[in-house]
Amino acid sequence: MVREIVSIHVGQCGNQIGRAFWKEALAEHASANLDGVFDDCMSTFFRNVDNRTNRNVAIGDGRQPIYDLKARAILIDMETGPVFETNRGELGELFDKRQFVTGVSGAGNNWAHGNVIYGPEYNDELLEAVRRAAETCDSLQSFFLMHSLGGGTGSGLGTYLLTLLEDHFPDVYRFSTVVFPSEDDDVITSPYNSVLALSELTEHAHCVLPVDNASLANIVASWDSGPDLRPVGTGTSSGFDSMNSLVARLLTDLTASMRFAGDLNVDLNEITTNLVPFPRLHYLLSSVSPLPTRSSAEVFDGRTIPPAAAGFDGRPRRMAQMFSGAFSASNMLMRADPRKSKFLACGLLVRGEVVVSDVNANIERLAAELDMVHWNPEGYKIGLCSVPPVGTTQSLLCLSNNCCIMDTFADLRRRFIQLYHREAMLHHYTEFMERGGFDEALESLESLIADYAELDKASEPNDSCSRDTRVAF
Ligand SMILES: Nc1nc2c(ncn2[C@@H]2O[C@H](COP(=O)(O)OP(=O)(O)OP(=O)(O)O)[C@@H](O)[C@H]2O)c(=O)[nH]1
Ligand SMILES: [Mg+2]
Repeated sequence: MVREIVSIHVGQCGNQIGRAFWKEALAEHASANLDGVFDDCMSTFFRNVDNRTNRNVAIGDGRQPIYDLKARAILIDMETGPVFETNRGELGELFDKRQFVTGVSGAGNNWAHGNVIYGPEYNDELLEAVRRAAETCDSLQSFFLMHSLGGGTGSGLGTYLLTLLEDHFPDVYRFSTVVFPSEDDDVITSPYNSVLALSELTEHAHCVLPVDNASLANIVASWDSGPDLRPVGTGTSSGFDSMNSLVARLLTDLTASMRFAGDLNVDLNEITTNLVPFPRLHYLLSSVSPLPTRSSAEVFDGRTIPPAAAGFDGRPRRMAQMFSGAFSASNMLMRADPRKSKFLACGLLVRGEVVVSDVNANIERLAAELDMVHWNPEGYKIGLCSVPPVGTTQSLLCLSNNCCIMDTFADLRRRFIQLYHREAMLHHYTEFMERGGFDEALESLESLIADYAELDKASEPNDSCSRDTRVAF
């Protein structure tokens, strides 16, 4: 049976990542579905609408022609720019305009404005859009939320929506892909917004896939002809396009197994079951290997390139390199080094034609080097999907539930405290919320750090002294 996913893009970042995501999703299905039929595999992300009757076409025997594809998506922003940019752009026809929820003046980089003011104000409109999307699904499996943590709308309204989804669709998984601000982010209030949003994400999401702009920018900067970046947070989306294409790749790899055939399918419910041993510790670090090159990223811009010229620079890399790369800090979409901390679980989602015995041999080789928590020695979840990303022959997405994320959280806590101790900018928030909300969010973050720290040292008492000094509580 088809298990559908409804994607929800919130704020500028969420909508811009959305554009990259839908471009890649379309490119993947176009290259895999040469007959142009609407089958189970397409139905995960898309609806097929017959324009003559304006009704959804049922999948039937999976041989129906594609009439008018519509994304299972909701586009939300409290200013009009990003959503209208999508609507005006090359993907405009893909979206049902009734699924746009927009305001006028944005949330001014203020979580409280997005959450406390816009949340209740747009509650019914949001719920109606979600209900409309859900009604067109046979068996809705998951909501994919995408937004930044640094701004006001994505972090505030995005996490308001998360609780709304939990209340009204408790059985549908909630996956949030969130962009952490970099240290030199130009949004001064981003530490506040991030900590307030994280508290909600910890309580209400099933799975969070964090990425950070510094890591995305580093990967893009390593591409041959140099980065295509603009100063963070200004102007059009173009400077973020390459970075966003990496996030898009994470999401298409994550769902490849649900959409395409393979020897070992991994559904989203298996991700949550296998990779999240404790409900609050649901932050999964991701790395992609081999890293897409600039040429493979150009696929997202709709330019045609011969598959052999992209992804692997024309040469399929050896499996061993691909697996080792997945655990290298330079391949991480979030600044972190899981090799130095304890794994609670690890997902390895392989795409392309591979030999299963090679996969197993590589996992065995790496397992000897990695520090998996002692009570989950077999904590490697493997997926094998035979369809590779467009322009490549093989790829690997590694999802790590690893204690090293506590370092990112500790760093965010430090930046939050720097502002909070001076009460800087606080009045902009207390206009809309109690100050106690700040203390609660900080407490939530501290208990998250403590939980990961505890697990990190639990089974290695001999090393506990060095670990203790790493995180300042
Ligand atoms: N990776 C990535 N980061 C982005 C993008 N657009 C904005 N950001 C980051 O997101 C943060 C700002 O959040 P926005 O998404 O612009 O804010 P918003 O959700 O629209 O909220 P308000 O504008 O305050 O109402 C900063 O950390 C930016 O660097 C994008 O397209 N990609
Ligand atoms: Mg905005």
